[in-house]
Amino acid sequence: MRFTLSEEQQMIQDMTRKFAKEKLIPVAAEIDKKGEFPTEIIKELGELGLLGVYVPAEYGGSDMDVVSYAIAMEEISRGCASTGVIMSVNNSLVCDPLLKFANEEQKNKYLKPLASGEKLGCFALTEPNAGTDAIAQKTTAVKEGEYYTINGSKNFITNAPQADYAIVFAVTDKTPVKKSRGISAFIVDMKTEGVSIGKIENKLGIKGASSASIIFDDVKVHESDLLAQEGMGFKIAMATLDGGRIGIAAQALGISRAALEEAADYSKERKQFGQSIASFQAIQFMLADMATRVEASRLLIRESAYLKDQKDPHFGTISAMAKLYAAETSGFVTSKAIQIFGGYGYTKDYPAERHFRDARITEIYEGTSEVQRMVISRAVLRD
Ligand code: COS
Repeated sequence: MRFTLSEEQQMIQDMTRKFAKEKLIPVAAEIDKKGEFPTEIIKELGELGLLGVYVPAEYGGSDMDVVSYAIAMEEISRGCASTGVIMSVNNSLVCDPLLKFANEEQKNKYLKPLASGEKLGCFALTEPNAGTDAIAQKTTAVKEGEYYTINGSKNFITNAPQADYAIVFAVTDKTPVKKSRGISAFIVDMKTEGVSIGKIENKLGIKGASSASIIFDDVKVHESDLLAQEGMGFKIAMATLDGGRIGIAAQALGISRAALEEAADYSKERKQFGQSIASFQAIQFMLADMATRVEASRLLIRESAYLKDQKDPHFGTISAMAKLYAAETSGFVTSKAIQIFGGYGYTKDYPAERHFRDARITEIYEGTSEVQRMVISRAVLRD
């Protein structure tokens, strides 16, 4: 495993760091305040090839590796965490399963425009009563002739109001013994009759990314839009989330970095007892703990991305560790950043409180920290 970046990885780091500095950091507070989807920024991400980072060029992507994707996710999220999750969903939860499970015709029709940024996608797995227990799907897809009719609702779906296409999971076989094998995945055009957006959540953080419910009311989907085979849906979802966890871990890392860098800068400016607070060991030790955990998060993320690139079967366990660790680290680091900013850190005049709010979701979406512990402990006990 390499600890230095390849020329290409260095290039994407430089490019995304510059983009974050010039285009994201100056507007991130405003995006958060208004709670507005950053349409123009997402368009620019598409033009920069950041919406399909590791998709081959023939399918509209940037043809890079997963490590490059993790690097880009860290930098973009360092600039704006809302932009980070929009990018992560399109790359990890939409392009990735299409790359892996779609047939040639589906790749040409859907993956190309999604990876090139012409279209945006969302991943519709979660339901009001099927979150961590993802098998408990209630949405159904009933086949008649060449069409499936989808009925049900999904919630907390990132990108739903803006998405052109959704990967939708639904029960195609209700036989109890089938359980996870009764679920199938479909590619659904969000303009199809019967698809509507329900409640848009008013969230604690990540306010520039929309999280909404989607209602499917007798939505007709042609059999050519079934992903892989009937009954493969749960496996597709689980395999997709294995990779998605790299994206969210990198998002959490980006948030941690923002909080750490800003707290370090502030500690050098802020004077108490006649000297900068950075000269006090209490502050130095906080910064040391924050920086160490940030570095450890990055190592786990890079390792899991590297293993995914190598198609190593252990990557799912390491990506669960990366997400668990990076998400909990972002909670720790953003909390310590507020401590260093003191009373000012608790106000909206400084970005520390935004990072604290943005970090919180990384322990919840795409598998809670408890789910990551389940996945990891199962591997420990199995091996
Ligand atoms: N990759 C591919 N297939 C997988 C897999 C993976 N990572 N993990 C499980 N599967 C397969 C299993 O092989 C099994 O297949 P068979 O029925 O053919 O044997 C099937 O999926 C069911 O697996 P399992 O019995 O392990 O399912 P569980 O109900 O025990 O899984 C957890 C429990 C909690 C681990 C799982 O439901 C999960 O990860 N839930 C979290 C979902 C989530 O992250 N939701 C967040 C919202 S999505 S943005």
